[in-house]
Amino acid sequence: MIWNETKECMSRDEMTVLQSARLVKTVDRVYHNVPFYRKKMQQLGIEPGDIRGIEDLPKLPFTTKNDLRDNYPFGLFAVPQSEIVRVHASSGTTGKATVVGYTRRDLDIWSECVARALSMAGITREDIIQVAYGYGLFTGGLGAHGGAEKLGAMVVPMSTGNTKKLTTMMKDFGVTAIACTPSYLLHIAETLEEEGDIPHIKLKAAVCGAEPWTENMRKQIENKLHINAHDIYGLSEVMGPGVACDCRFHKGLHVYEDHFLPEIIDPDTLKPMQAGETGELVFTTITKEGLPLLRYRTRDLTSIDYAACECGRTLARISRFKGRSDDMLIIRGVNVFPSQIEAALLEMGETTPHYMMVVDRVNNLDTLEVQVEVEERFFSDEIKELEKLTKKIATVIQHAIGLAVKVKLVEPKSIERSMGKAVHVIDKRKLV
Ligand code: DLL
Repeated sequence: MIWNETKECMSRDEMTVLQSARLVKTVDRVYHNVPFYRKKMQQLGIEPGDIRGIEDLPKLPFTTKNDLRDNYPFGLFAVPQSEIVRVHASSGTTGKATVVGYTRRDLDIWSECVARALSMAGITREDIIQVAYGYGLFTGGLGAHGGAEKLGAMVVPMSTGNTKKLTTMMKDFGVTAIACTPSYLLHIAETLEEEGDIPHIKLKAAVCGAEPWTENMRKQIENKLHINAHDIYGLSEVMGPGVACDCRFHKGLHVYEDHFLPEIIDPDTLKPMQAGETGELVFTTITKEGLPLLRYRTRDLTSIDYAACECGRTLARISRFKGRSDDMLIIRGVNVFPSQIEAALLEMGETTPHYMMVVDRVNNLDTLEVQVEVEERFFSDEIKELEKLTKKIATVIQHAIGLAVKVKLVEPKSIERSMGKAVHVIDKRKLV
């Protein structure tokens, strides 16, 4: 049942000892190897010797996505560049991506965490698994791939984008497991249903994540496909997929605490919160070499439970996510900040900065329409000119966020003005 029993079932005291030893080493390493952290710790008047165990965690400085952006691309790496064997990247709040780097050992530990997560979902070396997260700079594809190979399963590296080929191979190869976003799996399920193919597949398990979903959606997927669907969580800054995953009891996601030290803080006061209280999830990586992070603010809202689980694991569990404490949207698995669109429009100069993002879900696939106000004069122009401008804006936005968008030009003052905080997003997706 359990892939790595010694690590997943240790007592709280044993875990605290292990985490404390790893934290002390991490703090020492970042203090000496990363000028950003040395400066931050000096500003707070602390030295590595002041951190003796996890009880000292609140003394340490926080790290944010902006800190990664400000140190773009490699400024927070804690090893010489020659030790880095892979980079991934995800969206930053404005133009610049956040870049993450891995040493060979980091990749091994990442694969081990994902393998443990797949094993939690009942997947073994006997399985044939389709990895249908995007391959490339996004951590989903290559992250899930590494874990599935480590487990010894037969991996079919599908990536995203060709559902017909995916369903054909699923049938022909006798695929038994799949890793993809939950919305994509629902889309796959509907495609199989339409083609009358559900009785012809051998699928038994799915490991879905990278975007928010509900318990209802999980059950819907399970019922449609007659499988067990598991929730896998992660973020590129901390590693990628495989930071936490839920077991067959589905009562929260077990965090791989032997590598990632979780905390819950109040996002306004930044004070630590008690177990059971909902707040922002913060991680300190305690084994990473390439990009170790102290108290990284994930912006994901959840609560934590330290009670042992019915499955026998003692790893702390985080509850299904309750949203984010910033305005980041996840559209087709891509992280998008409204500010990226604003920055792109302002740079173009031909539009006003008034825009509205309309996010919807059609056939279980996310769509994004951006309504942009343009000056009156454009509407008196020839239709060809309008079309040209629409295309140009779509290209500029696509370039900025890495997602194809539909652009609709609207007349001046037609986007509702807000009296308070501007509203830039209408999210019509109903998470069933
Ligand atoms: O989405 C890593 C990943 C890939 C996780 C494949 C799981 C599966 P990022 O692109 O950096 O990394 O986005 C991280 O996605 O902070 C959450 O807001 C959201 N997220 C990831 N997994 C889940 C989940 C990957 N299971 C951001 N439930 C995170 C809800 C999730 N939100």
